[in-house]
Amino acid sequence: MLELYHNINSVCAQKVRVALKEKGQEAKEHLLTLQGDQNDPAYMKLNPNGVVPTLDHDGAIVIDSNVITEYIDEVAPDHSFTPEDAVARARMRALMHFIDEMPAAAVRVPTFNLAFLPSFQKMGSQAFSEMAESKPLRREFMLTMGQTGFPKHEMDAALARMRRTYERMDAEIEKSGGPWLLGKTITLADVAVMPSLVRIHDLGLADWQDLPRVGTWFDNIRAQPAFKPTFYHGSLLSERFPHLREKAQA
Ligand SMILES: N[C@@H](CCC(=O)N[C@@H](CS)C(=O)NCC(=O)O)C(=O)O
Repeated sequence: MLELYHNINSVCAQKVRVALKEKGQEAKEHLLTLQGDQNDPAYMKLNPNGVVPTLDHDGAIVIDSNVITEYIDEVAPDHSFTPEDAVARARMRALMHFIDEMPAAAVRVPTFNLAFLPSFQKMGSQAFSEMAESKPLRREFMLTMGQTGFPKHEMDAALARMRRTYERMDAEIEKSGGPWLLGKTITLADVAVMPSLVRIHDLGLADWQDLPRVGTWFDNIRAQPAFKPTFYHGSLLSERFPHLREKAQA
């Protein structure tokens, strides 16, 4: 049996949910609020990074969203998201590393500044620093954000990194002939980058209007059968936070 520990707004978990749904795999869901439960000792035994998602497959624990999607693709090989050709597989994995390093990291800055900061601002300073210090993976990120938010130069740098991601996607689609990053077949690289673009679009900051190949890619991925069941109501931050609603792009 598959069990998934996740949070509906988590971009990292959304890619795993899409992979499970596309492959018709049911997983028992354990929803975390991410308001401290990710650092509970019982959960940290499963995921010592104190983050979601975590997959439990009959007691075998798999962590890290890209590793989890590769794992699911291996254990449920029908409708594979992994190219058979070793060179294409290597290209897919290289893109997944790029995605982890660039958009997956960059998108956190506008996400926290625009969506989560107001709730951190309501905390006392002692409670905020204790919460930040308790995070194995994101301690420095939280301390840099502090209770005043990331400064403009950090926001600009994050958005520039997002922009370089769309340009890289555009170049990959042009090279492969599209419509997906690696050509005719959707792969785990498309799945990996999708939630970061959905997030930035939801925050009203999508900036790929001059890159029609990326616009078409975005429309295509949102038309995939697994998309709607994954992004059920409440999954987008604009559905959770009223102050984001007027910015979200249609
Ligand atoms: N590289 C990890 C990152 C996971 C991650 O950052 N998860 C976020 C949600 S998208 C989280 O659980 N944050 C909780 C926290 O920072 O305390 C993965 O891809 O699984």
